[in-house]
Amino acid sequence: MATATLAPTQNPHLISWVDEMAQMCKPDRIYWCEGSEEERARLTAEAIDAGVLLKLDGKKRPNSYYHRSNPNDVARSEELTFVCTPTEEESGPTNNWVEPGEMYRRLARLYDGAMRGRTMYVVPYIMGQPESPFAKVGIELTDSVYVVLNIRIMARMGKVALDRLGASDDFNRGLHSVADCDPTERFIVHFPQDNTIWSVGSGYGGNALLNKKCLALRISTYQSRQEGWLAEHMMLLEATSPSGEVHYLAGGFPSACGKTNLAMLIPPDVFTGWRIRTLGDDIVWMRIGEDGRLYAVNPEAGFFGVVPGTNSHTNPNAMRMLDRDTIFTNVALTQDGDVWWEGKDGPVPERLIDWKGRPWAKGSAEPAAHPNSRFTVPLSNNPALAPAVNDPRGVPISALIFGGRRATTIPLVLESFNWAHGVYLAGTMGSETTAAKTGAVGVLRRDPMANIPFVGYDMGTYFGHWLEMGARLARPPRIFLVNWFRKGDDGKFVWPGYGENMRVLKWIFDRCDGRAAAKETPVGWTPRTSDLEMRGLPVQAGAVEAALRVDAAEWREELRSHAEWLDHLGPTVPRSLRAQLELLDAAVETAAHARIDP
Ligand code: GTP
Ligand code: SPV
Ligand code: MN
Repeated sequence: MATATLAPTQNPHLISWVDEMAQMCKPDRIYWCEGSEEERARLTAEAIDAGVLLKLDGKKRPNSYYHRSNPNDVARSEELTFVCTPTEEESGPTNNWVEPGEMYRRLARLYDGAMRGRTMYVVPYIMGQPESPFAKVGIELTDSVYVVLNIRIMARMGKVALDRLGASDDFNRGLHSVADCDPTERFIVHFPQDNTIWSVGSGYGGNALLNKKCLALRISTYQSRQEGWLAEHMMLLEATSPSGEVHYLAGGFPSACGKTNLAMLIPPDVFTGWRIRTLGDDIVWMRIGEDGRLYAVNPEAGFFGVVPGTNSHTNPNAMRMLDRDTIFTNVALTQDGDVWWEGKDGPVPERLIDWKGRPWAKGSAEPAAHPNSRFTVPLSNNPALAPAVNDPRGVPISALIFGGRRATTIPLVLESFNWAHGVYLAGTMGSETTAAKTGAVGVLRRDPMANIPFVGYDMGTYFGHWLEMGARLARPPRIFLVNWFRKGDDGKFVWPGYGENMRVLKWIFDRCDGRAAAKETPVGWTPRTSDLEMRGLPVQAGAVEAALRVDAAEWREELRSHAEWLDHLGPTVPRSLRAQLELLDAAVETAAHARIDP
């Protein structure tokens, strides 16, 4: 029998479930986390002793730690991720599925004795404001102290969650074991009808922090459809004009495609008096308010962000936030106890220890930091955090922005004609894959609403839910598609991105107020260059036109690919989205035949 700290709860559902899981996993010890600072320091010291964490230089980076993962375990494993609804149709063509009973049996064999010699940490947490009626309680059982310390940053963890739960049975049951960290015995499995997640064989963020992608997106998308709200893979920001007008914007970008950077944007000098503040960088939950507007909250308490490419030009706020209190995973170590990554400020060091723990020398062909190396840091470290982040009611959304990595076709910004057209543009969005998931990088795939890895039910039904949400909104947000990643003939990005994206945000902001002009194209509204603030923009003549261009030949190809995508999703795709395709196809054909530049 395992030794256990006294359970700080009398909740019979919780106690009996922990007991049952412990009998299967057979840990030596059970430890109930309470969430205090004293506990954090103690578990951190234990993690250092066990070689799981390394303390970074306390002067250069106070209260910051370094973790190196197993090299076979550095990104989300979508091919090993399952949504086990009672029927396969409910899970749909974009999720892996196995009959739930069969999957529980398969996994039970992997969990049997997996925690022998280890501690099972009981990690109670809340996603959302503790006072919010919409917050969700989850309990994660894990044998990874790294996971515990990360959840403590990413969610409200410990006693606060048990207090909120009380004697209720309404909590997410998450079971996680790194087991042997064997990719052939790795599974991330969701049982939405049981509000249960079983993950085994990985210690990586999105596979192992079950509060994040597993609960706050996959399980929450499933519940939100039944309950009439939205759970989305989005950043959330507050934009303030010089005259003090405020708009809140939410934006869906696929993994490693710019959410964190956009949410922390610092406007260029010409935007005197404008201010962007952050509410979230990865997940939003949105509900319809009494005034018929869409209200959003960030259910997280921290940032789990991409490190490479972060520097004082691309993201100065992130640089300041990472000065302290940060867990770095899979970056490189300097000889003086600090961290380094590709794209950091300053000269490249002569010598480093790379993310695999090997000596690394300047000029090496391999990167020193893994391309998906990550930081974990509390929201409160962000020097430009929006005060409304703590408002349990959330913030009213004026515009939804979607954008992937597209070398061609998609203009810098495109405003939809209406909600259904916006849902179509988001639902057919494509993006070139990144290092945030295992598998090939740079391959174009459709990623509806940037949420394809995270929608825990049938995709066509999800589109229908989006359309119904629009129909229920008295004042729906406007919907925009953006593309920071279009390339020129020289293979370089035509748009400078980062802070300069403020030029696009300002146009969006002004469109929300009915102020900015636009040009109608066959596929949506775009700005003319004269509709954008161009002063001080560091690009060559013609670059902005190239970024904004809507090309009929490219769109013909694009729409052909959309048709295949909708066919792949099958009969649940709403009729009105198929009608959108028909309309766009006809409009693009007319433009092509007219031989005018659309
Ligand atoms: P997840 O945390 O994986 O969901 O990703 P994210 O959407 O928050 O991505 P993030 O903002 O961390 O950006 C990922 C990569 O895109 C980094 O390497 C950035 O430097 C790069 N990036 C972000 N914004 C821009 C941009 O405007 N232009 C260009 N060219 N690159 C960008
Ligand atoms: C993503 O892959 O979209 C992330 C990182 O935000 S993870 O939490 O690992 O999913
Ligand atoms: Mn993400």
